[in-house]
Amino acid sequence: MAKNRETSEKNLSLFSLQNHNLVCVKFAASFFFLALAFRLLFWDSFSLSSFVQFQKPQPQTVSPVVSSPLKAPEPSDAFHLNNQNQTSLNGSGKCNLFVGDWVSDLAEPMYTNESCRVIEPHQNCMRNGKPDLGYLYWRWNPKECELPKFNANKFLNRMRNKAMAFIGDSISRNHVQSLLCILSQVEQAVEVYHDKEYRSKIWKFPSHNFTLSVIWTPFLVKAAIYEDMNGVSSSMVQLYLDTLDSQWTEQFNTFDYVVIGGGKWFLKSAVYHENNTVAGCHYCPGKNLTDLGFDYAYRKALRLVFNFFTKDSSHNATVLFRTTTPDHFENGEWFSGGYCNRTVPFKAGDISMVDVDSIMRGVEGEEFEKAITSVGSENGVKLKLLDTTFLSLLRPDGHPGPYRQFQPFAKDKNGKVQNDCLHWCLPGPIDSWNDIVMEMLVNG
Ligand SMILES: *[C@@H]1O[C@H](CO)[C@@H](O)[C@H](O)[C@H]1NC(C)=O
Ligand SMILES: *[C@@H]1O[C@H](CO)[C@@H](O)[C@H](O)[C@H]1NC(C)=O
Ligand SMILES: *[C@@H]1O[C@H](CO)[C@@H](O)[C@H](O)[C@H]1NC(C)=O
Ligand SMILES: *[C@@H]1O[C@H](CO)[C@@H](O)[C@H](O)[C@H]1NC(C)=O
Ligand SMILES: *[C@@H]1O[C@H](CO)[C@@H](O)[C@H](O)[C@H]1NC(C)=O
Ligand SMILES: *[C@@H]1O[C@H](CO)[C@@H](O)[C@H](O)[C@H]1NC(C)=O
Ligand SMILES: *[C@@H]1O[C@H](CO)[C@@H](O)[C@H](O)[C@H]1NC(C)=O
Ligand SMILES: CC(=O)N[C@H]1CO[C@H](CO)[C@@H](O)[C@@H]1O
Repeated sequence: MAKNRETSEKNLSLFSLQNHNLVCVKFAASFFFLALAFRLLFWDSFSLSSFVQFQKPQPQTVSPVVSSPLKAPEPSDAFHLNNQNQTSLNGSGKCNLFVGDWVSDLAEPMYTNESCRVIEPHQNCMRNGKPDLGYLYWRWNPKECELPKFNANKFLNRMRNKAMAFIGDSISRNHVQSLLCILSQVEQAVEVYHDKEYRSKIWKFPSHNFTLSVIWTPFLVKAAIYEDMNGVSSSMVQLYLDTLDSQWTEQFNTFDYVVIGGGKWFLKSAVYHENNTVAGCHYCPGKNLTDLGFDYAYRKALRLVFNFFTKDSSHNATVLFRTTTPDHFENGEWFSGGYCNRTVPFKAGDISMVDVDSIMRGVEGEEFEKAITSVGSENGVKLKLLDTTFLSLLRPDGHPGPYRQFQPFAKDKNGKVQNDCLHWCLPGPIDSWNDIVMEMLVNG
């Protein structure tokens, strides 16, 4: 714990960024991607060590985009198509868990910052002084059915002698922490492993012989990330789009349940490798390489991931693919004063996704469709879509915002404070993701 905190504080100093010029990139909104790339660097860096080469966008380039971040283009068609598809794929007439709205629920959260010991300081919104606790009192209400609250006893009994892993980036970590907190009502987990950077961990629930892991692999594919002692990258990320990250694939056979997801790290500038050659890059000015766009790499990576589940592996596991997570910075980005101080959820239709999320969500939908139709009957894997994008989009109120720090305004009421409008408070809306996981894995 102490070590963790030390690391995070050290990495906050990463904030001194270099200046680079922007050049034209593939998408009109590319500077927005770049902004996201930054942000992700930052968000992963304050709890972990950090990575990535980053470049500071010119302010004049950024401002037109960030002035209306919530006025995004089209509500993603892919989203709707895909939800319908999932229903029809499922065939049993069971309701779609991912279409619905947030309704008021006065029940107390299943855990508190006192009962759960694994809430990291930057997610402990209550302790840090988030003034409006209204975000705790909402329940995800699927349109066509009831979504029961997570039942920790039932879940742990089902998971007896089983192993489950969350595979992905810092959002996956956020998700597993929520699960640990919920389960702590019944049994405290014992941490039995962590890697050097505290990014990948394994916990045991001794009285249920249940093993829970989180594996940090933000690209899911093999990636080389170069950083110097300050966590500042000396070279661009090298992504190997034809090779999965063996960190997770080698362990896959030991898991009964997997929740896998990623995405946002693909927005960073990177060189793409395939077939032992450089195939191109994303945002690599001055490199004389073809900018293939992040969606190219994300598609390749997902295809590889899904092929692994549906063709390469014959291991009998249930895999939930979690879709991309929108953030809620308004009137700016994380580095330009963006904030998220709304106190109630959006209603469906009041908000649409920004470009990057739509593109990413589209790629996810298309590749998932292809994968699901190609699962052979001899294959043991059960692949399901954990489509949290839309329900999360509706929750601008559940992020730490400035309250990722302890009492951020104690010294200076008008002080400039960094906001986190990407990760979720614990307890918070991400707990509902686990209600859905419970429904899909245990009740379903
Ligand atoms: C998913 O939806 C698309 C578009 O409606 C359709 O073409 C495709 O066949 C569907 N896939 C399945 C498996 O139903
Ligand atoms: C939990 O939050 C309350 C404020 O709601 C705070 O007073 C208390 O110190 C916090 N406890 C821990 C262990 O973080
Ligand atoms: C605990 O679970 C593992 C599988 O995750 C199994 O191999 C082992 O035999 C179990 N231990 C006991 C004591 O049941
Ligand atoms: C890599 O090889 C595969 C088949 O061997 C081919 O389909 C693909 O286009 C190649 N990719 C590149 C970037 O050369
Ligand atoms: C860029 O690459 C192409 C082919 O890969 C080469 O013909 C050209 O000379 C390169 N340009 C520079 C400025 O290096
Ligand atoms: C959010 O902050 C902005 C800028 O400080 C302010 O104008 C607005 O009233 C705030 N909204 C809420 C709901 O507090
Ligand atoms: C896969 O495992 C489940 C229990 O985890 C079992 O019910 C099912 O029969 C297994 N399927 C195959 C094909 O082995
Ligand atoms: C036919 C089919 O796959 N039905 C499944 C639909 O989804 C529920 C839970 O999400 C499963 O319990 C069904 O088996």
